[in-house]
Amino acid sequence: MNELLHRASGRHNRFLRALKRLPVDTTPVWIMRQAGRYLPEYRATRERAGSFMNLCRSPELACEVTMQPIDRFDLDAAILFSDILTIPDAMGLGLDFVEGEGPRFARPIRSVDAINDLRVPDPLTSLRYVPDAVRTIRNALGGRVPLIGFAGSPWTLACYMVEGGPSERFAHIKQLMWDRPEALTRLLRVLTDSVREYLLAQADAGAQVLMLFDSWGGILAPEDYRRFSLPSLAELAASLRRDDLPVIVFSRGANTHLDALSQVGADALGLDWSIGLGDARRQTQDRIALQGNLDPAALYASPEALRNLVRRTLFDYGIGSGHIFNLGHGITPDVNPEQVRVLVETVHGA
Ligand code: 1CP
Repeated sequence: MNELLHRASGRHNRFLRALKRLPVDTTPVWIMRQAGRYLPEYRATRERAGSFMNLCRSPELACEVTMQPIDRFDLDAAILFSDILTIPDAMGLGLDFVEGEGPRFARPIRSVDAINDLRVPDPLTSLRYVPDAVRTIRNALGGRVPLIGFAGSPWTLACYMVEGGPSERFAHIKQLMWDRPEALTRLLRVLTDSVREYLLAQADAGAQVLMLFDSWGGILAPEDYRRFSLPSLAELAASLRRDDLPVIVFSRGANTHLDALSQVGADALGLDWSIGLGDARRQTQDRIALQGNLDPAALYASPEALRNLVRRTLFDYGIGSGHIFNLGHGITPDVNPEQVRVLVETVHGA
């Protein structure tokens, strides 16, 4: 990677340079869920695959959809097409994606015995399709832009495993947290080990940057966050960093913890749009690169308003390297793809 970083800044290494807060020719940009339902070519491949998990389990199809936004837009990074719920699926919970409803587990974790029975899945057997997809994608990218591998944070995976799917109240996981904290700690232990092994297998297969999605960190009160979310993020960031892999941590809704998050040993923090980048930068004292954080709904505004919102975000970060432009959460399915072109061109041209 060092050799890559020392070449002149261009599309192939802008993102890696910004992660290290080295000077860049222009701000790099990628978009969470950039391969997804807002793209007609994604919907066509998804139709052919028959189901979302078939898409994830086929390295050829996963590669095809990863490449779709890269071929269409001037994006500065590709992200592995997969899902955070592959780990619990490999643990035997029986994952299904119900059309219009999202993920569902046939066997959610509802007892201490079920937690004690969980084992770290071997990323080279039950999850082999993931490193296989990484290799296929690296090959297809041919060095055009770096590839991001990812996993869910232990806390966020625990939420889905205990709730059994998306949740509004998080009653089951919070009940476990307060009534059987030692059992939740055990669940987080096996998940932290699983995520580490899984991410290292992605890196061995060619992922150049690793990202942790702590999508549900923000549902915790500060004290619970410090006990049940932050420690596993810190442990993972530290152990991956020892392997010299750039790590991005996205803990959605956890902006009250920016100071602590900026010291876990990650290279960048992903941010949602509930804080300005300038504020976040001051709070993290320029210790770490920042990724984000335009409200995804900005893509519904007119092209002219969108350009202004993009420029406002860039201006808010201010002068100096260390900003990776992104949305504050995933792009929504009914967005007009042409708006993504407007966004990317504005970031690069601003
Ligand atoms: O085709 C379809 O209908 C499925 C929609 C879809 C897609 C495109 C799901 C189901 N997952 C994905 C891909 C995905 N998921 C990626 C691909 C890479 C990219 O282009 O960005 C990534 C990084 C994820 C990560 C993911 N999955 C997260 C973390 C990020 C976030 O959104 O907070 C979460 C929470 C999931 C769970 C999940 N998978 C799918 C859905 C609809 C959900 C959310 C369920 C809920 O509402 O709680």
